[in-house]
Amino acid sequence: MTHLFAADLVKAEPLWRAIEQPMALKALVAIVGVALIAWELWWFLGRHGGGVVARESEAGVQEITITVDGGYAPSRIRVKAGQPMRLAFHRIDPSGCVAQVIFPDFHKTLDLPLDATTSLELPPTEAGTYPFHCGMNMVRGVLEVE
Ligand SMILES: [Cu+2]
Repeated sequence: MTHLFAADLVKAEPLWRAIEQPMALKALVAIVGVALIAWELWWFLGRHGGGVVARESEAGVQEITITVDGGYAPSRIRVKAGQPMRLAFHRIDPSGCVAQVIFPDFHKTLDLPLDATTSLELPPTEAGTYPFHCGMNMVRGVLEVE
C-alpha cells in the first residue's frame, strides 16, 4: 500500500482494496495460465499426431473420408506417391466457412454441400507436403505424399 498523507486517508475512500493471496495460489494461477497458452499454441499451430494413412481400394486408388466439422478430421492425411487418390469430404458443419475446400498445389476448388459427401480425385503425385484449406484459409489440413 502506498503511503498517503493523513488528511487524504481520512477523506479518500479507496475504490478497491487489494486482497492479499497466498503465494501458492498466485503461482497456481500463473502456471494454469501458461499451460492454457501452451495448449492453445499446440492446438492451433502444432502437429497433431502422425496423420492418418489412406486405405487402398482394389482398383489401387487410395481412399480416405474426411469429416468436415469445425475442422478436418483427420487433418493430416498420408498417402503413397505415384498412386491416384480419392478424398471424400463429408461436411456436417453448417458454417459457410467450410463450404469450400481448396488444394492450391493442384489448382482445385471443391464445393462441399452440407450433409453430403463430396469426392475429389487427385492424380498420382510426387512425394511432398500439400496443404489444403477452407475458402478463407482459416481451417487447414495437409496431404502428405510419401
Ligand atoms: Cu473458412
